[in-house]
Amino acid sequence: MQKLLLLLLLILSFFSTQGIAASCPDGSDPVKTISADGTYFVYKCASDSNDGVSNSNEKTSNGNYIKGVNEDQWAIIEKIGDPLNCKQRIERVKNAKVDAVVSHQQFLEDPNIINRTIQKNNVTKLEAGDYRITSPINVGNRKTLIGEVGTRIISSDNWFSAIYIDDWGAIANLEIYNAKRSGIEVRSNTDTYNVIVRNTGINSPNNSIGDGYYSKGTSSSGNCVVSVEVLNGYNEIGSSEVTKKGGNADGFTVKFGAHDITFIDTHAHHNSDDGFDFWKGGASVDIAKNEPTIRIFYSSANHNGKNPLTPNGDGNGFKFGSWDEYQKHKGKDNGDRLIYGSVACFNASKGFDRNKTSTNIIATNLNAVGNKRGFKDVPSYNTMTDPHTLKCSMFPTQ
Ligand SMILES: [Ca+2]
Ligand SMILES: [Ca+2]
Repeated sequence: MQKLLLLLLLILSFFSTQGIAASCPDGSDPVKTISADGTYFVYKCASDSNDGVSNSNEKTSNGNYIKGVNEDQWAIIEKIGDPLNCKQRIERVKNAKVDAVVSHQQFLEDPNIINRTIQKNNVTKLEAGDYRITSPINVGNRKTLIGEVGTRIISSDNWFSAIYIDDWGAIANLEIYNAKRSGIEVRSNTDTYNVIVRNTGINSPNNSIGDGYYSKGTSSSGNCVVSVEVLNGYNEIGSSEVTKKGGNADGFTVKFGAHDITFIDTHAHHNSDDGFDFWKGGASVDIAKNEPTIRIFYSSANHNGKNPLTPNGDGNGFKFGSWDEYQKHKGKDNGDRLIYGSVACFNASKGFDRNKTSTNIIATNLNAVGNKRGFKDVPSYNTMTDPHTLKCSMFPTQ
């Protein structure tokens, strides 16, 4: 009885906070944003717009994906192999001393202030708010960009990727919406921490990529990706029938020579193609034998090939590479792939897919549920006792 009362009180207090503010047809609060010319407020319901910019009421909300990494997990990661020392690198980003703060108001008056401030300072912080950018944010060589809780980068009328990170650059605590090409494009030795990339490529008719986190080419290496979620990526056009209409947009990519990368607590879901795609990863690069070049820990690839907003490709969870016979002129996949304590759940096609790569796949403590096929030529051994190993039951079933 007491519980019931408490519940009633909670419900009542919820309604009273709604108060005079009008609510949306679905009962959610309208989202307050600034008009394009910055002169008045616009209240928008999530269901009003198909750009997917909303707070927490979206069909595929975040919140149940990024889980954080505790000390036990870091110890296990270190034991298995963290050659980039992502733990230390992420600590450094978390504790970075801020040199300059850009306020939302300053941005409204002068949108170029973000890139100018990054250029002049080592560590730039963005105040909370919606930053509607019309040109990319460039996080230059050795620069760091950090957001306050509630900092959203919303890409509009921008043909490019939302954020480019140059060598030794870092970003943290950002949400990136509606990037037109890819959410984040990285060069080498970059750190990406606590970031959500959402709806890349949606309403972007020229987009042939649509990846959330885009790592491509032999100059992209030495990157740490920790506590990052990418969802709802999509591409409209492609170079072939297979790659257009969503057949290209992956959550995280390590393609065409990109190599030496660590993913920890990373989550790709509801992207129109694959969650993770390592097509020609490590190609044309000299990689030491028995040194895994792509390392994945405590990560998930769920519901890919099931973007709720668009058409979809074939949608695998983790796709480990390509057949040597495909695109011979681009070289062959190279370097071991290591994956540990991770899940692939409810993907349209395969959960863990070798895709004929000739590279070695070292797979431990994996879990696959609800895919068309769980494991395709990926031998997984559940040999480690680790209570932090992910299970599909820890994630939304839709
Ligand atoms: Ca793909
Ligand atoms: Ca595909």
